[in-house]
Amino acid sequence: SGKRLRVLVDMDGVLADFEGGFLKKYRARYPEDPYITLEDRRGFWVSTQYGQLRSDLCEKAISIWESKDFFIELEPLPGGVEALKEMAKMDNTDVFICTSPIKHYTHCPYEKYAWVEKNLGHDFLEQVILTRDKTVITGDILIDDKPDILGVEPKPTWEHILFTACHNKHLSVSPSQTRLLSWSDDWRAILDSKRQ
Ligand code: BVP
Repeated sequence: SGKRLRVLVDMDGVLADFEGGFLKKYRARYPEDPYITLEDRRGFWVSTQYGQLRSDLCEKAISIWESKDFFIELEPLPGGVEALKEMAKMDNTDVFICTSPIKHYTHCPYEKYAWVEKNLGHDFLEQVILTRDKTVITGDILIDDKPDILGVEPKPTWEHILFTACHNKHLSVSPSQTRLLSWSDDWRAILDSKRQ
């Protein structure tokens, strides 16, 4: 009962397989260079870990997601599209996809919209929020795989639900931090816990 619940859902690493798509295209483009398996990924920034492996690999990593067709060709993560469609149909629930485009804007913003249209349908384009600062967006819940979500607003309205990804699964997070292990995990219970 009461007011509507507003759920913000991140795209890369939550709905779209950024890490898997990156590794596949990196290995195809740079077959002679070392790479980091998904099992060995640590830290949110792929470019940082590749730069630590060998300094020239930072810019090679960046070249992958700056390329045409990188974002549109990302595979949906298991259960994400189905969960979002179900969420959007729930009573008293508003769902938005809240995603940060890269600053190399030639392809990424366009392809993010195209990905939503392709995988969730044209009507879902109404729910897309592109922002580099998620703290200024109001909502009750933000489901996101980035452990630290910072911006100009020191007290965001949303509770951050940490979506488990290869780069954050070994992190010990504070006991108050709620995790969603995958879209097979009980996301409905998390939403219900936020309804007043
Ligand atoms: O558009 C994605 C890819 C990019 O940052 C955005 C993350 O958005 P959210 O998931 O927070 O919405 N990105 C960029 C780099 C390095 C840039 Br230099 C990276 O290592 N990983 C990454 O995801």
